[in-house]
Amino acid sequence: MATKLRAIKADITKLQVDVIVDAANSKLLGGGGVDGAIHSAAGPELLEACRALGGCAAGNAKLTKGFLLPAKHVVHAVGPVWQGGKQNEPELLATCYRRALELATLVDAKTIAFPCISTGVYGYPVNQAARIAVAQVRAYVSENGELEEVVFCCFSDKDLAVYEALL
Ligand code: AR6
Repeated sequence: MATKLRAIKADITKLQVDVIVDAANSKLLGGGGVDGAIHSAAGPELLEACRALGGCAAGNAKLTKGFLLPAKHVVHAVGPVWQGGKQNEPELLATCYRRALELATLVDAKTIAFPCISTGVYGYPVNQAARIAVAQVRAYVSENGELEEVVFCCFSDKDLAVYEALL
């Protein structure tokens, strides 16, 4: 069965999916934005689990349970900080999506939701980031049939319109 890709506007912490992805920083000890929202909703056990992970490099991701979240697991993905686009940002963003999808497959996820990684505090232009996100997901699901649905969870109408145009 082909994997369904869709974009919605929602608070990712409310989604009933197998895996939600966090746009984390390399310390993995919480922060603002979607990271802060995920840690508040998941409860203090998430922070404890993150402490044991020993951080994560940009372009990579690590997995924990979802604790009090409706999602079973959280993939903590560390996107690149936008520095103008010539510091390997596209590659790092791409591997971040790829790694998140691989980790989701590892826990037999059927459904996964991504926020717009790196496009908040980290300043990555949404148009460019969304193109990478959609391309990576399409490439992954064309080779790996396990996922039933991939959700791009936007937090603004503007971001949603960008994704809808691509999908
Ligand atoms: N649900 C879905 N999307 C959200 C939510 C939510 N509840 N809250 C915010 N967003 P950002 P980054 C959107 O800044 O750019 C943190 O402090 C937001 O509107 O959260 O990767 C980390 O600890 C934007 O579209 O992540 C890092 O230090 C998107 O999520 C740093 O920020 C990503 O914005 C990571 O920066």
